[in-house]
Amino acid sequence: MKGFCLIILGVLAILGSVEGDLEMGFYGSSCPKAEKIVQDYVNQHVPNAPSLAAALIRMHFHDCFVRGCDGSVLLNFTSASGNQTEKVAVPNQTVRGFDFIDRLKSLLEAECPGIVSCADIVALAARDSIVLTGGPSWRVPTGRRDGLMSNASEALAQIPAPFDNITILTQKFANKSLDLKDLVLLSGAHTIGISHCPSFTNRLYNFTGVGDRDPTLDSEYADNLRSRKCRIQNDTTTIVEMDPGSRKTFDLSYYALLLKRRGLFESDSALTRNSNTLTFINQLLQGSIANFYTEFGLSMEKMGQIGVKTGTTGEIRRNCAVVNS
Ligand code: HEM
Ligand SMILES: *[C@@H]1O[C@H](CO)[C@@H](O)[C@H](O)[C@H]1NC(C)=O
Ligand SMILES: *[C@@H]1O[C@H](CO)[C@@H](O)[C@H](O)[C@H]1NC(C)=O
Ligand SMILES: *[C@@H]1O[C@H](CO)[C@@H](O)[C@H](O)[C@H]1NC(C)=O
Ligand SMILES: *[C@@H]1O[C@H](CO)[C@@H](O)[C@H](O)[C@H]1NC(C)=O
Ligand SMILES: *[C@@H]1O[C@H](CO)[C@@H](O)[C@H](O)[C@H]1NC(C)=O
Ligand SMILES: *[C@@H]1O[C@H](CO)[C@@H](O)[C@H](O)[C@H]1NC(C)=O
Ligand SMILES: *[C@@H]1O[C@H](CO)[C@@H](O)[C@H](O)[C@H]1NC(C)=O
Ligand SMILES: CC(=O)N[C@H]1CO[C@H](CO)[C@@H](O)[C@@H]1O
Repeated sequence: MKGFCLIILGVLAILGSVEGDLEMGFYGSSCPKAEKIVQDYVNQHVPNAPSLAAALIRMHFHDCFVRGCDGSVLLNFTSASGNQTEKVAVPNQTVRGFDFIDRLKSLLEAECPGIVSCADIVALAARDSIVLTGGPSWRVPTGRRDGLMSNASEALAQIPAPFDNITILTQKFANKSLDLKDLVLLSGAHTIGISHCPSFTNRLYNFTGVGDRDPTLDSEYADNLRSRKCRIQNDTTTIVEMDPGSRKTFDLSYYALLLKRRGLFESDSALTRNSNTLTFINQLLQGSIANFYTEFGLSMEKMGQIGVKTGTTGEIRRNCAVVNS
């Protein structure tokens, strides 16, 4: 009986977190132009710097995976953690676009001071910029409030690493109430954007400590990466696209590359060696791009609700990089 009640409570908790406490058009009366201001600014600037779209969706992902989607990824400093905030953690060292969010925040503070959260700005800007690249759209209910804390070691522990295997990826996603399908769909964001050598050169040089390569990586591709991109293993400046030739297009080619053993990270490649994820990849490839967009959007909506703070928890930060004093 006790076990049964726990299961019911668990199910309710999951339903609650998936439904969330957010609402569409939360700022409709408190700041009616808020969503339009974000969209206009994105429309004005992202076409000149399309790689920002990748940066912003990744920022939203990293925000949501640590302490929920609460803008904690934006903090430079908190009194409890000093400057050891999420930004300092290795996965965040390559997150870009903070200044873009700061500029958007200034516009929104000018329009309606203290109303629109940094967490919502990130969620809206991520969606609007992907739409602008010709990618999918999705619903972004709003009303997220900003967190008061940001902790580098939590980011390191909870954000999936490119070296993670399917077991660890499954755990890290399940911990955020995301399933294997969400894992496959959201990894599909790697159809756009860039990476750096340290995220994958272990696969090219000394995979198991005997001077070998990762046998699951296509050998021709591995040769190319070694000779043309990452001649130095820890090269942190060379840019390597995850979906070569199509890194600005939000399409299915990421999944096609996975099946050709050309997924760049071990975490990408791992999706092809689990029968459930492999089946789903094949379904996506056999379906239409419209189907992928719809499914991707649903997973983004789910991701955008992770651990959100609403009501009176947290605050509406005035400056996205620091908690209000
Ligand atoms: C499944 C677990 C995931 C892992 C292990 C992972 C890992 C990574 C790594 C290592 C990079 C490159 C960092 C660098 O070397 O510069 C990257 C880039 C990127 N990731 Fe992921 N990622 C994952 C899931 C996601 C999700 C869920 C999204 C968004 C929905 C996402 C969107 C992106 C984008 C757009 C980029 C390119 C960023 C840019 O161009 O600046 N990733 N990811
Ligand atoms: C926060 O840090 C970023 C660099 O990551 C810097 O550009 C920005 O000016 C800082 N903001 C504040 C308020 O300290
Ligand atoms: C940050 O998180 C780690 C790991 O959960 C914890 O041990 C540490 O106490 C936290 N730091 C602060 C300042 O809360
Ligand atoms: C972080 O804080 C320490 C001590 O509080 C300081 O010495 C260091 O310069 C700071 N680092 C950055 C990047 O602000
Ligand atoms: C996955 O990685 C973890 C941590 O590195 C390791 O303990 C585990 O054995 C790995 N699982 C598989 C199936 O390789
Ligand atoms: C996620 O992990 C945290 C810390 O390890 C734990 O407290 C929490 O219950 C987990 N949540 C889920 C949904 O597994
Ligand atoms: C590969 O790694 C092993 C074990 O860490 C090390 O002993 C060896 O020197 C490395 N080989 C190369 C070529 O870096
Ligand atoms: C890269 O690795 C080499 C050899 O391991 C080392 O000498 C060099 O300092 C490293 N460079 C950076 C930027 O970490
Ligand atoms: C964007 C950002 O804050 N990046 C930081 C990530 O961490 C490194 C190392 O601590 C900093 O040098 C970067 O400024």
